[in-house]
Amino acid sequence: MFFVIVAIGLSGFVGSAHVCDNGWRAYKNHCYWFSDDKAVFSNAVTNCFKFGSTLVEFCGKKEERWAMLQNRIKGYDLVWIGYTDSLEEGKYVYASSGETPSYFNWLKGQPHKGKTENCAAVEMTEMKWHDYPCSHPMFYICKKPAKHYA
Ligand SMILES: [Ca+2]
Repeated sequence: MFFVIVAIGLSGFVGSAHVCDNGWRAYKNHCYWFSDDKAVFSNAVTNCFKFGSTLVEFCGKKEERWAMLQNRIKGYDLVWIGYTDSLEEGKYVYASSGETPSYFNWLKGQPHKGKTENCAAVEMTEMKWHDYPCSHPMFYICKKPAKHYA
């Protein structure tokens, strides 16, 4: 297991040198930034926007698993991802565009807190999504297209 983690970590690092800015990691045709500090949801969205990126939106399970592996290495417990139902209770959309995602990974029974919890986070112990109060500070991931795809 350790070897696999190192191998994946290295491949991400080597790729990053060519297609991603310093401090960003490459996976397929995108670059990812893993925050060093915790932020409330709206600040996470704003910070990613400042980098020309969005709070991470996943295409599917493989990509999410890769991202969560990086988080495990960093020791994160909770991670903001770019989904919210702030606009319409119970309808989770991309925070960047308001569009409806095709992929979700909620823990069974989630989201469940109605209007008190309107933002989505990955809980690392389960690798599944929970709804959380958007005012909760946590780590986050930004995502943008790799340079030669931008
Ligand atoms: Ca809600």
